[in-house]
Amino acid sequence: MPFRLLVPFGLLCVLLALHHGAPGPDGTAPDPAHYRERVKAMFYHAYDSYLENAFPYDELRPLTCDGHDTWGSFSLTLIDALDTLLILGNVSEFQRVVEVLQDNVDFDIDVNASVFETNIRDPSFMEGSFIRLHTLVVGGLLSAHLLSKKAGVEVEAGWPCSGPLLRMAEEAARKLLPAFQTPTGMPYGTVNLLHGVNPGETPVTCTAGIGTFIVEFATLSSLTGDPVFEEVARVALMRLWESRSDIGLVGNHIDVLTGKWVAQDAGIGAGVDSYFEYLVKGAILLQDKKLMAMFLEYNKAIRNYTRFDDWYLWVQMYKGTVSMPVFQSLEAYWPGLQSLIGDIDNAMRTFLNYYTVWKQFGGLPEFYNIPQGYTVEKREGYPLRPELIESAMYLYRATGDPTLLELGRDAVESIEKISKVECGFATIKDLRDHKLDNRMESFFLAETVKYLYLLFDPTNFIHNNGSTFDAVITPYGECILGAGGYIFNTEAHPIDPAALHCCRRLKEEQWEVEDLMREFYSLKRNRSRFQKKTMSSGPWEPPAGPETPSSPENHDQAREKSAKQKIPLLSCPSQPFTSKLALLGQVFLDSS
Ligand code: DMJ
Repeated sequence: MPFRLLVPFGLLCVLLALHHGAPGPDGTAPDPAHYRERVKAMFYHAYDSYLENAFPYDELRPLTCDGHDTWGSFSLTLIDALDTLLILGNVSEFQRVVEVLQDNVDFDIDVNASVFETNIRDPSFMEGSFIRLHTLVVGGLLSAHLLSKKAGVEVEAGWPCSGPLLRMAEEAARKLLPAFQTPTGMPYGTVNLLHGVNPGETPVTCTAGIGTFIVEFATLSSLTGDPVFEEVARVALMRLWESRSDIGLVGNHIDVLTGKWVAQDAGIGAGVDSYFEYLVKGAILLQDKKLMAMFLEYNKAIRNYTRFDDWYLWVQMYKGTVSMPVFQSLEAYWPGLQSLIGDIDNAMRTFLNYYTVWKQFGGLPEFYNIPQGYTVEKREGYPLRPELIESAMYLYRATGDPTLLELGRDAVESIEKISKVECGFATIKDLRDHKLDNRMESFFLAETVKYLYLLFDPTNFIHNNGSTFDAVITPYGECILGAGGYIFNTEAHPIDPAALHCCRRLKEEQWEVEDLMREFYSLKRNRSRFQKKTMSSGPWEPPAGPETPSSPENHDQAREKSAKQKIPLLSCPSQPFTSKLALLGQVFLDSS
């Protein structure tokens, strides 16, 4: 089904004045060094203003030069901006903020995680508020924890498998666990951080709100050794997979108590987006073929039923009939995701479609009617979202095509021209007349600015291809960290997959020691029983019972059980190996 873009002439004239789209005057690609500096200046204009006018509130209100709490009072913009500081090379400010957060952030507050989005946005437009809190706070803390050594923060023994920011992330994540206690294992969309799920809470959750946990929760499980996080995330992913329609599509909202689809629109944007993103990123992070296989199956159905001329529409999930011929700005992450699975040609074609919309308006309207070639009523705004820039960054890494830098240049020019105000950068309420809203969402500093900078900074440590690395000596052995291939969570917080491996390995070593100890004790017990039996002259029997693993299966069960029960057999795993067999104060050396 071909679609024609109808570019409104008047608007085009306005935008030509903004100098979009064309390469530099001499036909050359935008100069990365120049734009790096411009992006840095953008960051500090917004960041300094947040600190001066809004901290410790969650977000800056750039038109009134003050702050407001949007989720509770977590100083969200500060948490969200933390790793961007390091990517921009500001080590000292990163260190300062880590201290500030440790002293100030409290998760024991009586707040419903979705209260804000529910209040200010039309529900059909909610993108999963619960997951934003989660990906923002938990993801931000995890990535800051993993980057802290690189930033010169003095880390404790046991890092990266322990540390204050990791403990904060764990605490925040535990607050979210009650939401997963449903008959289906799919979580509620809202949870009260103090009391758990409110009685009477709606059981209807968007797909992204169910399927956007594996990156942070598997990271938490690997680093802390508590499998519960990864387990709940995987169950939720499996239930969604089992709920797909016969033609292989998922809808937009589902009842987590009954497993029935409540909104049956299938697409790649709002309400679903980061579910697909996390299948791919979870697969890469965990080297998990099943997650990738799920995504590839969805990808086939998405192409078959929703793709038209490299645009993606919304269709009815059971019939595949078009329900909304609309492109949403949230969908602009898709070319980036396609590039992650190596589908560069398709990614580039879709990117170029989306780029025409950017050129038309100097930003991406929230909704764009594809056949009409124009914005959709009440969806004309651009809250400075990152998605198209994120795709440009991935695609530029993959292709080096200068068109991608041109999008970056257009974004810098446009955002500065339209949205810069004295106290920061304001959401564009309407791209047709450039009216502004009194908001600067925290993703502007976490994602938009970060991806712009990374687009123009090919040698940033984040882009490392393995040629350099940090060898970290932990009490458990040597870990190779920072060798590259960071996985960005959906809020652009980078996670180093090697750290997961590093701490998982620690668990395996612990298991080995536990096995040795079991063997040691069972031998000892056997010996004393044997002695007793011999003394009483009765017949000797082999020892039995759960404490004595007599077969490899029993062995594994015992190991699993002990991992699940989280009763550490070793209370001080940071001891050197020779004293690893220390239990209740008694030390057994290697030779004993
Ligand atoms: C971000 O908060 C996250 O990336 C989310 O998954 C969807 N998009 C917003 C920013 O647009």
